[in-house]
Amino acid sequence: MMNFEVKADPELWEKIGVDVTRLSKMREVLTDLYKKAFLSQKNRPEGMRYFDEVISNIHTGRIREILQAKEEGRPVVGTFCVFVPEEIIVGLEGVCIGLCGGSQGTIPDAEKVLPKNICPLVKSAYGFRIGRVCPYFQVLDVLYGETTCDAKKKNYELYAEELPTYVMEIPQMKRKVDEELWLKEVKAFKEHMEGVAKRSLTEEALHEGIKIINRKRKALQRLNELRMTENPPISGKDVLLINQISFYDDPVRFAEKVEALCEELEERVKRGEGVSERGAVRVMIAGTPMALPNWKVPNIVENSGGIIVYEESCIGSRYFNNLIPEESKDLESMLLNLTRRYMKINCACFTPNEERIQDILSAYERSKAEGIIYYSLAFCHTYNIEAYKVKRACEERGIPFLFIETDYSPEDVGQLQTRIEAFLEQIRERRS
Ligand code: BJ8
Repeated sequence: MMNFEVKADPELWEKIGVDVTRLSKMREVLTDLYKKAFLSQKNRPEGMRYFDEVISNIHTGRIREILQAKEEGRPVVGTFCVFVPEEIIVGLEGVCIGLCGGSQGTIPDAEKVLPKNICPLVKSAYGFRIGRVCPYFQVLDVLYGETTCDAKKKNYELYAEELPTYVMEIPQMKRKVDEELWLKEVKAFKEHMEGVAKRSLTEEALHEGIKIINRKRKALQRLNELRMTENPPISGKDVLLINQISFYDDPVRFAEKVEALCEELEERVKRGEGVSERGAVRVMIAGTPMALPNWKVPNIVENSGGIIVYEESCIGSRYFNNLIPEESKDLESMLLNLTRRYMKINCACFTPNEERIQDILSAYERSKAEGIIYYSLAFCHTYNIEAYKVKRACEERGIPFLFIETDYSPEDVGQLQTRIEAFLEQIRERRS
């Protein structure tokens, strides 16, 4: 696999309006980064080969598949948040793509328009769009935004100037009245999506969408259980990668591949075969999502004698926790069940948000982690402020806690390395 490369297809890129010169350079950087971060790991499961191929085809093969889907009349939908109901998109045979940006490379583009002091995830994604370096943006039929944080919310107004954009209003509290609002929003979204897809969402179609996405979430839950075992059979970085890929790949094929990987990992667990040295420090990450290719902190943790055993994040447990019951088959109950499932996502955009703290504490127990790294992207006010309450809850229980606020630039790598190493050392000392 050392001959791995992120493939190029200048002809295809030209056709869809990508800046070919820039994307060619970016894919070289990504190839290099991927080799160093992933292919250098020892004792990787065989089943990771599929996910390597996905990355290799991320700007080519998958784009061709999406163009084929478009030709078949299937809509291509971009999203930025796990609140946008994927079951409805898939029920209407849409292709759903997560567009969050995790690269420093496009931030200067965005900063020509957006302020410097906002979240890098927002800037990176917008930079991909205006710099024309993301093939996915180029093939979208519609972008679905949401009113979670202010940075995203206001940025959608700019996207709307050049792309068909529709924004869902996400409640910021979890009272009965908020659930009612969210149900209305889900129904309005369904109607809008039906217009885009030029078909109506039948009961059978929604039921099928629920089954497909449930299966995908279940596969990720199974993977998560396996990575939490005593001697984890897969690295935290690989699990993060799989979670990142879940936002790009075909959901049926993706679930099959994760299930196949889980079978391999179950065998490893039976044999007691792990990926890291025995005694590696078990770390849980909680906080803001790490979008592709943001592997900065996991790289440092796992190169310093730690292993990540849980991610409380939307590219992690907040995406795959909770399924929609499959017993109901009439439209009203399915939409209500869907609404309730989504209202369980504990994003820091909600207030109050005690449930998230309880979720973190219980995941900490279940994963047998030895410490929590709370990861917040710079200028993400909600996660940054909520860190205080999580820290306090950890201190009350004697849970080692490290707060990190960072962005995508490599400038703080040395400083983060020192802090993370010291944190892992502090945990090792507690053991003895
Ligand atoms: S449900 S976490 S996917 S909003 S990190 S862009 S919040 S300033 S990503 Fe998120 Fe939905 Fe919440 Fe999940 Fe804004 Fe914060 Fe940036 Fe964020």
